[in-house]
Amino acid sequence: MNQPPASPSVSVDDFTTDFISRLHNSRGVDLESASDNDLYSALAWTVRKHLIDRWLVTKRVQRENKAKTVAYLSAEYLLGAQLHNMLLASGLGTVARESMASLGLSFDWLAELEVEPGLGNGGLGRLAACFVDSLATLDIPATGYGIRYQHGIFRQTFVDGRQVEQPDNWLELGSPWEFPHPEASIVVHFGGHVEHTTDAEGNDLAAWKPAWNVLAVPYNYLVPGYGTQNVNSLRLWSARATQSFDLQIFNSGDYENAVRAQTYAENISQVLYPEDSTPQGKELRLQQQYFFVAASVQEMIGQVGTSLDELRTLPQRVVFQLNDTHPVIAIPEMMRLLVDVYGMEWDEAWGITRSVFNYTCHTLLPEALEVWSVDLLGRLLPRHLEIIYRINDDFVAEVRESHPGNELLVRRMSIIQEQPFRAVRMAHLATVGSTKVNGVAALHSELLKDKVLVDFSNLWPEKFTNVTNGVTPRRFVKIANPGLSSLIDEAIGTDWVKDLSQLSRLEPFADDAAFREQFRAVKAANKTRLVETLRKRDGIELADDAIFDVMVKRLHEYKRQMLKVLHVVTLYDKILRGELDPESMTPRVVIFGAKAAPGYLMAKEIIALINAVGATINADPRVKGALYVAFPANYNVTLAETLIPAADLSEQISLAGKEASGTGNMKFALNGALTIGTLDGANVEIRELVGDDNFFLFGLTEPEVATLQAKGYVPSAYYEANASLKNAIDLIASGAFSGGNRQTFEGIVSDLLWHDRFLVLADYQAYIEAQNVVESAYADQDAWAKSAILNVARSGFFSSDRSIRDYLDRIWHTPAVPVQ
Ligand code: 26M
Repeated sequence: MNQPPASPSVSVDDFTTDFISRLHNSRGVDLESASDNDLYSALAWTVRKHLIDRWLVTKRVQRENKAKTVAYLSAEYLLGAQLHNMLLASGLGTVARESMASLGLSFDWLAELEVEPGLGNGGLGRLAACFVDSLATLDIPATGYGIRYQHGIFRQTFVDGRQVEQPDNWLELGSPWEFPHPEASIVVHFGGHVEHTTDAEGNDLAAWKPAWNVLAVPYNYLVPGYGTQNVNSLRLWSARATQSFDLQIFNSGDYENAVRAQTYAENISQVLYPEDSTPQGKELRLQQQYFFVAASVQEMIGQVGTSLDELRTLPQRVVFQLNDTHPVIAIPEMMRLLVDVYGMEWDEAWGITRSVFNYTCHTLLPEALEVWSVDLLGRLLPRHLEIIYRINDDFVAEVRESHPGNELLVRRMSIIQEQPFRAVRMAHLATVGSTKVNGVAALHSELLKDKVLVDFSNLWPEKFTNVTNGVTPRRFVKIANPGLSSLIDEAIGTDWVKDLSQLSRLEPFADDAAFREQFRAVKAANKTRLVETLRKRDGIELADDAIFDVMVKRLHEYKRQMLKVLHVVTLYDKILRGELDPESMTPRVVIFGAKAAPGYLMAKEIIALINAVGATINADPRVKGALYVAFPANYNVTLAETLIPAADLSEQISLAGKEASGTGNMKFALNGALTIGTLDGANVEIRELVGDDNFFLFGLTEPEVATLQAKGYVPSAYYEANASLKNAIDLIASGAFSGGNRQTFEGIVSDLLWHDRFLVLADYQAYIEAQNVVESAYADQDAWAKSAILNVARSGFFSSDRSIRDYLDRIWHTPAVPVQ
């Protein structure tokens, strides 16, 4: 089976002995007195022990080779549970299972005790987690840098169908997967002012006199590659008060304020901001960004050396990838270190800086583009603001030289915006300060070049490139879908886990009736597994003989959960009117999973509506099991791992031109769900690869959206012209889902009719028709299975290993360093 070739030979008895001695020596308990957490921790420690030798060797080899390193800078890593991944990498899965069984313990039960590190919001954070996995698997020297948030993404609960957030206390019981290194802490400065002097040659010398500082304490996490000895590191920084920070106050006798000061410093890594668009310009958020970036850049520079000769080798030693604009303050920070701290000339420093940074953009929504007010930046990072101004002066001069007299262009491109308030445009700073700028799917990269950053791509066409996102096949197929994995292993061998393009060899099996039968059995078993999970986890009772129609992702208007709701309400309305016979329908279970940013009121209303519609439909005997709505709370990576393999239909229905890529769409296709989707993000590439017969396309294209909006979109006209749309909206407005209260969902209804920013009503009819096609297609189970198999066989492109190879070829040019 699928053991990585390098798995150590550990016997069940050795493992058990280790486990027991862990219980004794690290937890101070015996098997009889051990708590759940004792058992889980001892198991984790016993597993991780077998990866540490590889980790140490990797670090030594990379250090001795002076290997060029990828430094991935990301404010988020949505890691998901660690135990299964560590077992897969160490090849100890079977041993651990048998060992626990020999002690009368259930391995699965222990594994479920793990609280997943949810240090990210959604797509961007999960992408970072997939990328560090692939970098390790490809033997690329790489470190992921980020923040060890004390509290990750909130735990979502529903009270009367409305989202209520609970703090995520993932560290409450300690994490057996982290290695703290307080001795390697780094000081990060904030505030104060800048003093300028002139040296003998008349050069300006800047000295930043910060007002306060904090310690960045590194916590290292293992990032084992699959089927390799290579183990990379994820380094997450935690904020601590420095000695001087509180001692000064303490010595003055002010105990209370000394403790308060500590709290202030440690606030920085307390909590992940749960917004995944529409940045709010909060001071603490900027503190977080500078905090982790300053520590990471300082540490990287420390590894390379701080003499001018060593600093000149930076481009041969490191490449920084900026995961969106969140870490972009690294660019002026690098300039500050090179110029102010190590005495390099500005122009040389700028050349080095631009050659070591690259920027990935993850959005197209204008409101998601980060800006920091000059006011705030100047207060928190006065020297960085000066540096940004100088970078901008030089840049603007360059634009003026190539486009004399075009002040409009200068104003559009400037790193500094003047209106509605003076602020630094982080995407502009990133673009000016980077060698390469990439979008995350083919369509997105085109729109980036032609719309969002069009002036920059005219100036520097060669700067822009695409790297289509991917997902790790280890977590999202091998671990999440063991049934399908075994089936694939039997058909084409086990190499696909490391080389997902091999999935194409499954294609002939789509025509093999016996294989289709087995494939359907796997899907059925995955549905049963999900039904059990939702029963235990949420008390939801689902039938498993229905089409599983799944929409899981953050709640956002542009993603158009509302369109899915209108479909559900339309089906219900037609059943009530007798236009649809529930007995003749294919039973459909619609599953939603979605968190809303706590301050995003419309998103929260939509959550309430989904729950209200679900409660009404699920309780209505007239529906007779033809339609069921499930909305398990707190969708997270762990739930995704059981949900996605059970899906028949993957909902990817964002308005064309708004979803940069999507990565859930890839996970579903790889697990044999068929997609219903628009031509948006990576859906475009999925459809091209799986074939249009195996993809349910609907909706306006991006140019059609632009045209419609330019001529003036009037949503109410669609409502007036379409009876079933009108009926669905009227049903919601009537209070049918709110105990007769017409006010409850008035906000949603009037927004749809009078604003509808994301053209839900314009795409409604096409969506309903596409769903009718789905319904007939699903009736032929054998043909459906064939399409599903072709989805799997043709989705090998969407491995994050391929994404990383693209980054290597197009951007990083970092050689692999195989260990041993
Ligand atoms: C900004 C300011 C304050 C607090 C949080 C943020 C913030 C955090 C995350 C803003 C955006 C964030 O993420 C955006 C995101 O997840 N984008 C998604 O990236 C995926 C990976 O490339 C794509 O697949 C999705 O299409 C894209 O929406």
